[in-house]
Amino acid sequence: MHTPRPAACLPALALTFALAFGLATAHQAVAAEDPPLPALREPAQTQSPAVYAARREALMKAMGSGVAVVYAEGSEDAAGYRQSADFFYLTGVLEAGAVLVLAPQERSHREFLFLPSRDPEAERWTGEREPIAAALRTKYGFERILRSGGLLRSVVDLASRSPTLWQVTRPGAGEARPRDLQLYAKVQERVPGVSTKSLGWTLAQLRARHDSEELALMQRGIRITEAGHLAAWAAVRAGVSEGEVRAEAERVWRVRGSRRPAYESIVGSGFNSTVLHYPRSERVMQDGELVLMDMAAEYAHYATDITRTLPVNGRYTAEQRKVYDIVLKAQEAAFALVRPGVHYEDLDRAARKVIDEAGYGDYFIHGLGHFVGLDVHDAGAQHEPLEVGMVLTLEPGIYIPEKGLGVRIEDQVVVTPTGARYLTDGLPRRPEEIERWMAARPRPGGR
Ligand SMILES: [Mn+2]
Repeated sequence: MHTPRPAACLPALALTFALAFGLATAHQAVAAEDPPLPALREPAQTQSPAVYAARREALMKAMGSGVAVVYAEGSEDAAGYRQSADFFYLTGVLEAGAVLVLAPQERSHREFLFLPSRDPEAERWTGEREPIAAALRTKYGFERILRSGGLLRSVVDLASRSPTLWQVTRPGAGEARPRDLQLYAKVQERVPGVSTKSLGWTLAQLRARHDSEELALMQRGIRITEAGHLAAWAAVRAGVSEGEVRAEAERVWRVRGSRRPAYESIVGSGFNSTVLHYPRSERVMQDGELVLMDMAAEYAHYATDITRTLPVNGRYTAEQRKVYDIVLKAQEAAFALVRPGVHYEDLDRAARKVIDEAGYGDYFIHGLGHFVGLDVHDAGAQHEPLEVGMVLTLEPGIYIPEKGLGVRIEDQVVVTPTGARYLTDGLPRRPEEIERWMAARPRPGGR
């Protein structure tokens, strides 16, 4: 019913034509049709404070009454502190140790941002933090910014007036008791009669329904990712290491404004193409092999997720092509079903049916895909029907270790009112398009 629209092939064609003029031209030709970006505050790549305020308002509407506490639970990586997605979604605040408190029934102030006290000695090493003053309140869009030393006292005070404590984030799978529940237990010791309730999937579902500004940011992230892929593809040939291919993609992403890869890049050739999370990228590629590249950039805190599988020498063998065609057919079978109201498991079943019927059922060993958003495996209820604005991956794969042959094709699609659209339409996906691209690609050092 929904076959890929003819228009979806245009960017790939444009790429082919533009090749003669260099990769940069090709990229611009694709990006020209994309939605305009919302204003971002640089260098942090955050949106206007009003965007986050509206999200808090939606969450408070779902709460109705009571109090919710959301901790910033990000982590440090090579590019610096990465804010946890729930907290970022609701605040746009990038600081570690911050805490959001929402109390929808309060009369004068319903939102509170708690920040750790300043530490002049630490700031000599990690950078100066701002004092709590009008400038910071305007920057973050909070009327009440407080120091976290007073958190428990404030929540006790709020809970005594509206005695429900909401868990709004999805609990992690770890052993540790979530920090919000730890705090709530302390509040309950001090205010009898306060109950703890869960908002379930409410916040996850809010995050999964992307508005047009988020989609524009995600589309830009995809264009950046695609440019890195093409630069990396130009480096693919026998005798080159997987790491060189990976480094080329990551270099281009950084140049184009991405702060970090959205996840650990996977570049696996030969047998490594069958290892789902092969992390090392250290093998030298050989003639006649496949190389599987599952790698993507983060942009403005939004993740991207794309996989392509290329023939190292530019042409698929008959067996590689046969497997590739089955994986592609499986992806397209799933794509054809995507529309509001459909369940993810229906898509999974459609893709699996194609691979099962071709006799490779035992070699498709993972799920069909996941939501993508602020996290690469994003929040969202896979058991609920799909809705407009949700972004998901379709990533069937066949992995045959005994033949050192693994193929995965991963694209991101957005659910539209009438069906779905490939967001990742700037990269060749069909095998003949990939072979044509490989045949016409720039020579090494020739760029
Ligand atoms: Mn994925």
